[in-house]
Amino acid sequence: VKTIYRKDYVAPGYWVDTVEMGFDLHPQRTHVATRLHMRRNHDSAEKDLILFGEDIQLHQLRLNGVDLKRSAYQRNKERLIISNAPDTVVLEIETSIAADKNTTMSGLYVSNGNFFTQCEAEGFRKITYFPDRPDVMATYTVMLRADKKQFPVLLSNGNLIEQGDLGDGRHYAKWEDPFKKPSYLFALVAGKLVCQEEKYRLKSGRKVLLQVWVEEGNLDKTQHAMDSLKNSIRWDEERFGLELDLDRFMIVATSDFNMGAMENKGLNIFNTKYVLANSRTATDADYAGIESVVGHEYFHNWTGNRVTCRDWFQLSLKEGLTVFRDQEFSGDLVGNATGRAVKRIEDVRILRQHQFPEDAGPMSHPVRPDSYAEINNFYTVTVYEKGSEVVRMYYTLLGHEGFRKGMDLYFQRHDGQAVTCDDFRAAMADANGRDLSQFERWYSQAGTPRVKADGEYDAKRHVYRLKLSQACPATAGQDHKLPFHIPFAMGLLQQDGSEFALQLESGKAHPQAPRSIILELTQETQEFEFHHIEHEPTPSLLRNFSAPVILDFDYSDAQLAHLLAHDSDAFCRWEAGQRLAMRRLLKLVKSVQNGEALALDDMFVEALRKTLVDANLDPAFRELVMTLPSEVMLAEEMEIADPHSIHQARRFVRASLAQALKAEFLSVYQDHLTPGKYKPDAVSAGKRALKNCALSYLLEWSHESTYELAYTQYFEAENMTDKVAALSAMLHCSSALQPQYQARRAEVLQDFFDEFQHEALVIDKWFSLQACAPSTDVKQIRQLMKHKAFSLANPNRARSLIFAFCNANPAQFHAADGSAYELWGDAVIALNKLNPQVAARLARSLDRWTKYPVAQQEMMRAALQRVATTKGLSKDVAEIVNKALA
Ligand code: B3K
Ligand code: ZN
Repeated sequence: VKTIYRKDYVAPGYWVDTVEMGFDLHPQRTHVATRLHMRRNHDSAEKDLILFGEDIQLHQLRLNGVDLKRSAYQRNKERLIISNAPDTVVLEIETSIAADKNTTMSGLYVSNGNFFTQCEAEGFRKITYFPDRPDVMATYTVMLRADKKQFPVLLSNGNLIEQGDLGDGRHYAKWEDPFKKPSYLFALVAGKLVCQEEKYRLKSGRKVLLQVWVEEGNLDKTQHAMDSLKNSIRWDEERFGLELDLDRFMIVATSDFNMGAMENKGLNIFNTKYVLANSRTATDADYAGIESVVGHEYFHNWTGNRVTCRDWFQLSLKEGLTVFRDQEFSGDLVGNATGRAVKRIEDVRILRQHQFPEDAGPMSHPVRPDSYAEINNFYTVTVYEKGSEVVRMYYTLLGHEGFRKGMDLYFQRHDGQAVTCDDFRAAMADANGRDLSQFERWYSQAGTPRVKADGEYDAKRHVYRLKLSQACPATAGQDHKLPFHIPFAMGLLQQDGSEFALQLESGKAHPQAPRSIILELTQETQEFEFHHIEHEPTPSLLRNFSAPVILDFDYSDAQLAHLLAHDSDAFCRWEAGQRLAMRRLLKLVKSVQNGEALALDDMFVEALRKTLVDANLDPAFRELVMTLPSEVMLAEEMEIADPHSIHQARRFVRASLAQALKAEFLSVYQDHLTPGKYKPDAVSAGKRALKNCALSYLLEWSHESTYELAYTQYFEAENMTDKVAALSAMLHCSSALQPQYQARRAEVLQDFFDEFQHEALVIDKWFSLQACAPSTDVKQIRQLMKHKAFSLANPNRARSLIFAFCNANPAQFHAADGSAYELWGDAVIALNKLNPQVAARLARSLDRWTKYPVAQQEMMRAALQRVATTKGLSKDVAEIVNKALA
């Protein structure tokens, strides 16, 4: 497999100014005629005219009006090269595609009889020969022709300028996108679709047309996507002064999609999962997901589309920034400080659960990678979520106004350009007169830095001394790391829970000094002295998770309980509870391994009890505190992971809490019912989350009455959130396997399937819930794979069963006999043929194989090797398994 390096970047030999395309759409054979106006880039070392093309038939190639003979160009499986071309070129290309045979969901493909495209990162080359690289930006005119009955709707980027009949049952639509764009933002959609539409008035007074396109029968599920779109448009105007630049903005949903959604200019294509919702079929989490993905894709219009990436190594330029923007959007929409903090905690949890393990494993790479074999493998949590943390650090260092100044300068300098992460950093630095050269290391060095904090109180001088040191573990190809520029937010709590004024210079006391400050850690080790600290404080460190690092501080239990009870920083408050829990869980895992009796101390139970019943706290926040660190996070904390002991230890803590706090859980449950019409807002969702958290604990306390509670909630629920929560509690609790509950469990599962068998997204949940249940073993997964509703070819369905099992059911996935690794191998190999991108994602489930006991390692290695030696392996999967085995 060939590796591509960032250092080898060469500007394109030719620019493309305009692209004209004509499509004759037929599922079996779509004919594409393309005309490119090209001109030589005299600044490039590349002298040839290089086009990419994959899996397409070439019928004609004409250069400046003359047919090119076969000897006038070189062609292989990936490229077409014309040497000695003149400086100005009009290139005409005729190609054809068998879209109905395309199971990769990249390029032009058919889903449920309709045409869709997916061109990022390198799908446009499966439609026509083209310099398919993001730094080649052109304006596009697109003519679509198709059978009118079968494909009544014909959509592409930009504005619709003409449409009409062609005779013989065919019709056409002509689209023009006035903005220059890279080819990865090209899109077309054709088929039987209907839309919800609305005229929307921008702040400037200009009116735009907004449309959400879905299959007939789903029009009752588009309102939330439409609302989210309008919120996004308003938010970008208010927060960043960025206006929608087109007269029309379309969202189209398809049930066959490799990822969440795609930001094609003016024509966003979405996985149905991130569009369709009503209270009957979608949960609070689904509603929140739709809001953030609709926002994310809309925000790309400026951060990604108007200003795009010079090359794919710069992917985080648009993705990190756009994730930051969508996180801020969701936070701002909640509108209050705790709601914002809850969102922040959820985002940090995702980072720790997924990105920290990635950064510690064989796929570890910098936010701006140095090399790749298959770029689609680098749409990672590192590029997205850590990338967003990097953008957030500018925000923390420069402040709200400073960050906005940096964004303004970025657009002023680079609108219409394809640029690099360095260009973004320069805009932030220059707009604020700051030197951010050391900050570059966040882009170039992989691995999660560790910050060690030590505090010392000098009672005589009333000084608290905080020593901070940083280190970053070696990662593939990077043995030695240089210090990062780390914004470190902190405060010091007094005994009564209030905060000391933070004064870094001695002399007169300044009671007005801030109570929370941001230290800048740039050296390996630095010391800070705080003056006029009257008694020994409890430090509140890395507030709001101000940097993507692991913080080590030797807290006592008492200090953690103090923070959990009083910290004004909600993140640190939550974190204190997580630390208390993590400590106990890790000790209990050891006890399980040693066959010792398990016990949970009162101090911990008391600390959680206080939070659980504290009516002054946001219910959503209380739910987060009550959620123990996940099994995956526990495994990451251990030298040698032991999924079975981890599962038992965690289960024990949940059961003990349930036992000790059953009265509290019961009253919390009853106090947080949300009767009346379903509303997905954060406050109502928070209440449901806490209530359903209480329910799930109550079921850990094995008792007839609590099982009854879930059973009743299941049948009486008027929204999917409550229904699925009840079902999940019944399937996932420790009593789930007791014989007296077997019948009930089977009954609700069947009922759920019967009621929702025509709602694909709900059936995904049905598979997922079973895949994650602690009682579901490999055999049952194989059984479910034979279910009439299962299909490996549909990515959502494959994810709902196979991915869920391999990634979210560690105790079963790591069954001692290795049978689940075999299932994993079978699925990766089968998917490899159908859809390499999805196969490569699943391949990553074995990333952390060296973390397990030797016997398990051997079985995982064998499974990886079996995949690695499979004939016809895609470069997508090959890159992943080869890195894992390296
Ligand atoms: N930019 C797309 C992701 C494309 C993935 C290609 N394998 C969605 C997004 O980040 O908004
Ligand atoms: Zn994105």
